[in-house]
Amino acid sequence: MLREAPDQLIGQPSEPITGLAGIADDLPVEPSVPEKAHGQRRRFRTIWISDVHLGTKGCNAELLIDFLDNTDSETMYLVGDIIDGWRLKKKIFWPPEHNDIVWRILKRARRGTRIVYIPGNHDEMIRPFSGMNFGGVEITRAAFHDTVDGRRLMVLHGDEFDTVMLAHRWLALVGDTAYHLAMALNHWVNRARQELGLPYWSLSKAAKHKVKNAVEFISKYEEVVARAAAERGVDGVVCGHIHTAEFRTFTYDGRAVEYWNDGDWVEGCNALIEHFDGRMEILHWADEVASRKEPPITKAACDAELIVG
Ligand SMILES: [Mn+2]
Repeated sequence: MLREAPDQLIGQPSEPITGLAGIADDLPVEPSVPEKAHGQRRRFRTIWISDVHLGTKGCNAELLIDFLDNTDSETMYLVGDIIDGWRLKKKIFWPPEHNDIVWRILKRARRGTRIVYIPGNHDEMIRPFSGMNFGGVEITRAAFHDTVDGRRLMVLHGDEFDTVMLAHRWLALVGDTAYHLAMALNHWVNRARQELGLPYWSLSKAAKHKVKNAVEFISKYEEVVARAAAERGVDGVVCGHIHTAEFRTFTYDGRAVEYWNDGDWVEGCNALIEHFDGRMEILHWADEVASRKEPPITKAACDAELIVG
């Protein structure tokens, strides 16, 4: 249960997280999980990722490390909730793999990738540093991204449009605890599935699609964010926050507005990417890894099977 009264939580000044500065200082020369690319790195013009929740058991560090080792881009946006300060305040959970992710991001910056970090509500303690640059990582509250084919996209975390968050921050905190319990369960279920050689399965993804309220909430949220983008006169918006990767097109006053959500690295393990021709795509990294393990089905193999059958 909550110890603090709700009104104390609303508008609470963001405290620096003890130990977090130390994490950056103590960044090792080499990561604990060595960098391993499976063939050539896939190059994109832009990558967006969000809702990594470093500092929690829910963070799927293994898949994110795999993603970071197998991709590259000119620009990478970290669209919020990268570090989970709410959880870190309660209990420090920081395995070496979480350092490895920070290490890989800083290394990307050093290699010449433009890194833009837009803190979300879980890493709001980073928000006061907006306008600053840490080791090649630009920190900002929101950004505008111009695609190669000339579309202007607003990039923000998206909690600004979450009415549950704004009206009842304490309620969001209760939800947060319940959510992390579910995620811990998800973690153990998947560990067991891994032992049995079964592919990754998302508990709350399955639950979310069954709960009518959640579906309504998501749909409403997408509409509100897209409308805000339309009011700004941009062609679209990229956000995160609700852990639901999605692409939708809305029309306001006869103008199309694109809604892109880059998903999360707790359940969906998604990234949004822009190809060099401006085409955008949502990647589901667990599927990418699964397809890598199985040899591709070739026509020759199909023909061979037909002959045998
Ligand atoms: Mn969020």
